[in-house]
Amino acid sequence: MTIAWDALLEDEWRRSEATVLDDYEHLGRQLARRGADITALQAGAEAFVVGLPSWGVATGGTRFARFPGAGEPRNIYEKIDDCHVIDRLVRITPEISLHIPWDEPDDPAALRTYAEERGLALSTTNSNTFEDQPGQAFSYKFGSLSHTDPAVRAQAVAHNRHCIDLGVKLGARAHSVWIGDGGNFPGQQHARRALDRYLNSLRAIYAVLPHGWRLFIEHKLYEPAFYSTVLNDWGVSYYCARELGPLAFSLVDLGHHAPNVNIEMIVSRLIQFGKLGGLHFNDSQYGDDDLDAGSIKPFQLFLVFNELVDAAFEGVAGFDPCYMLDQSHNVTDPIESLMVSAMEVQRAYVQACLVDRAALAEHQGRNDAIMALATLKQAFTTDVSPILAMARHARGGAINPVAVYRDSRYRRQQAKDRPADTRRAGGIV
Ligand code: RM4
Ligand code: MN
Ligand code: MN
Repeated sequence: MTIAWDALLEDEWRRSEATVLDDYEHLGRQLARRGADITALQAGAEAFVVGLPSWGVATGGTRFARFPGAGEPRNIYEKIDDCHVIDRLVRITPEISLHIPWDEPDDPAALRTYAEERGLALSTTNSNTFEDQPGQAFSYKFGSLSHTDPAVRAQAVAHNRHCIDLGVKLGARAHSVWIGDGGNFPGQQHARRALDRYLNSLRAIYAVLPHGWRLFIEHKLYEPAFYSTVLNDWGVSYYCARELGPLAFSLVDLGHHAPNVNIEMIVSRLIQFGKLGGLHFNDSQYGDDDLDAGSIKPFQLFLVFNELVDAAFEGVAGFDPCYMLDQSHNVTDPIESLMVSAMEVQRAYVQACLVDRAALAEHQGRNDAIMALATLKQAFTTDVSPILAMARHARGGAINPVAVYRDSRYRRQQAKDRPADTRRAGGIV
């Protein structure tokens, strides 16, 4: 059964039009008093893009268990179908990051066409050398790109090169590398040598990067290595990206830092050094919790966007970060979580666009901390929901994506159409 999305959306608009327009006009008058133009903000919201993680549309899990939901996608085509539903309703998620080999297609050209027919681009490939695959010659138990054994490193390099080859066929423009390499015990690894080996492996991957591509390297403080991680923080990431060359960039995953770290500072430093490749948005209370963006620390998300928007506003040379979601959904419907997260990221972006930058610069110049914070807070506390709703509507999306999704009974339908595949590997991400 196909869902009559157009009819559902028309019906929703008919029911909500009067209140949405009322709220939008009221906010427009408020913003005009502050010298802000609501139509410009709406145009910015409409142009905003945040990519979806293919691995996020299935239920993830924890180290203890995975509780699959009904109607989960069983292959990359079904994952694209779910991503299509998300984009159909929120209209800002036309890009998908793929994870190889989880999403390895039999026929790359057919997969690319399938995505493109749904208005979706397969923009980024992610390699996986943090688990073993059936039939693989060497194990990654003790590392991959930084392994002590050159044969294991060669296998991991070959896998990454394969991802890039595949990405070219799929129309991707970036390859993203996250490794689980590190040590669980003091003394287990020689810290400097492990990093040297990692960097040399990356050089062999960087060497085959096609023209117009970017290589993203993603650091993470800990997990699965609990004592020491090879690419452990943004400083090491920056060093590696700089050593590799102009096409290598750091990727900041919001969950990959020590608690209380000032991530917006890291973002601003990487921008300043010309090495911010992109962000993986999610939220966390403790570590790499992979919770929905903006669910725990919305002010932090806003402050990250304050740096990003400031860089765009100033026209920092080479500034072109790729925004992606990277979450794991354990207790929610992944489609709902991804829609909500995309909208929260977009909200933080629009709020950051509202910051009165001239006033902020003046307060900073006078060391007026109270007024500087008040300037940020004025933007952060503005409810920009009517702008987001109108941006979605203008692009054919939903006023309330979660409500329309629930009305569609898409999940119930998939539960029938996609009987659980018991052979499916656990997606613990
Ligand atoms: C990692 C990291 C990567 C993602 C995997 C699945 O923790 O965040 O970005 O590819 O999870
Ligand atoms: Mn990530
Ligand atoms: Mn992560």
